[in-house]
Amino acid sequence: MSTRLSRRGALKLAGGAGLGAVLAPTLAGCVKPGDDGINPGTLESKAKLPQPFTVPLPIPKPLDPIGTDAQGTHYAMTLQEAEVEMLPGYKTKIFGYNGTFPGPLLDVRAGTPIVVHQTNQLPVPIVTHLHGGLTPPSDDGFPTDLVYPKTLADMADPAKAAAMTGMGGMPSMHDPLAHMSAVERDYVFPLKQRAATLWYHDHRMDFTGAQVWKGLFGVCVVRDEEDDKLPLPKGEREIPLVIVDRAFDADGQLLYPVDDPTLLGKMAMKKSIQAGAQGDVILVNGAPWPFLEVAAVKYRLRLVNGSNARRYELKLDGPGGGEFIQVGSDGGLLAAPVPHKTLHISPAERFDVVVDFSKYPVGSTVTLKNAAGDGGAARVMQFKVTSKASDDATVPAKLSTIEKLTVDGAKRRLVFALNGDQWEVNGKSFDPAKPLLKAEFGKVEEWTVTSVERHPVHLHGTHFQVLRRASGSSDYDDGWKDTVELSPGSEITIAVRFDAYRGRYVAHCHNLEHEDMAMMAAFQVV
Ligand SMILES: [Cu+2]
Repeated sequence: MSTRLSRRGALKLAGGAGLGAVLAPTLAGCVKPGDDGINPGTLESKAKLPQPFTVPLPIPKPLDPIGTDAQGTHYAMTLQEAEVEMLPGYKTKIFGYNGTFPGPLLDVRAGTPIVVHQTNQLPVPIVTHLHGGLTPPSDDGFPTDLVYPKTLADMADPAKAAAMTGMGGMPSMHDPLAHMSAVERDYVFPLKQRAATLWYHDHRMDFTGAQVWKGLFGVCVVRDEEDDKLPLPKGEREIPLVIVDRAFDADGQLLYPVDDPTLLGKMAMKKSIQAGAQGDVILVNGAPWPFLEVAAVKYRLRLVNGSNARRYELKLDGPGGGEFIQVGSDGGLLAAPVPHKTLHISPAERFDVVVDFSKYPVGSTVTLKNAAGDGGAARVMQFKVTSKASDDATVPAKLSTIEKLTVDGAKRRLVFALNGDQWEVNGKSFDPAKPLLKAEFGKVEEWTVTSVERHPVHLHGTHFQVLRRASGSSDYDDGWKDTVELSPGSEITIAVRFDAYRGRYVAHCHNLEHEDMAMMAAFQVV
């Protein structure tokens, strides 16, 4: 913390003026991405990798609740180390919710609170955030609200923690408001919100990238009556697809270069990942470049980009091309479907799409490709159209009603930029105890966000609407969003209303390495 705080504040911010002068995000000369400190590089696997499209896609099964009472539906998750077969023939050590990669699927109802009882059997502190959930600050996974493992249980007691030395990687000690726990805690998620595809993941200050990379992420599908009533594909024809990239060493272990692999001291990423960790293997639901046999009918695919730093430009490559019909975004259903030939999806974004496989002859293959990647990262998975079947699913022209936000509150500016070797928001490194701003509860504020480099920007505590981009409109911005990608040197203006809960939240870059290197700001809803 101390080195980071002493370096802050050097960047002069003049409301975006002079941005061009500091805008140098493109590859300089022959410096490799990753080595330039600005563009994510790609870690190279040494393990023997499977032939693409030979491993079946795992379909996550919903986690069974352990009970229901007046408080809500209860689930139990143990965070534990495990060995799983991701690459055929290798056992890869992971950190997993219930020991799986990804964690179990939470399939839940809007308006019915869930209580997720988590037990931390990992050797590191954890904190869990439900991304896209409208959650009170106490349960939102604030980065210092750590759940310590048994070996560090004393850290949860401020009096005892003060006497422990050498625990520089435990930033809760620097945050008087941190709400810490020993070994276990309940997360209560009220889910007073629309149906949507959410995901949950670790949010430990300074270590989110390392711990998500090891497997601490999973999907949460929230359903409601409005969504149920639509004639969209259902049951086996509705599939969550969480896409991540990873790299594997010669023993099949996950590569993530840091100085201290115990993740208990100070975070020190190697230079190669400071601009973002990317791998050369694409995993869907934990399987490398999998395949799925489909009938020649419509499918609803809930796409989640769970990658630390990789963005995708997804395309369907089949006979005659391919098209995604987008029906939902981060915050649930769109007002009307939007067709896309290519889907741009940045880290943490979700796209809920329908793909009509009846356009392809039985026996054909349709490959999900990534036009933004090369080598192993240029392909994602494959659909094999194996049979005909009847299909009564349709995509209606009207899906939902979206209230249009009108600004009646404060106007604010946020600048996401690299300063020396620090990733910063408004010239400041993350300080959990110092809120960057106070947002007024219930008002619609206008936030203009500028980025110097490429940053997927995420707000906790609400969903927002994109009002405009300096570069013109984007057809990926429809509906309610909680994460938006800013390309290098770009600016976006959003309408944001915090009307769910008051208190302390964070806004941050969802390139997890940028986030861990302090591109995060606390704010207060008052
Ligand atoms: Cu960033």
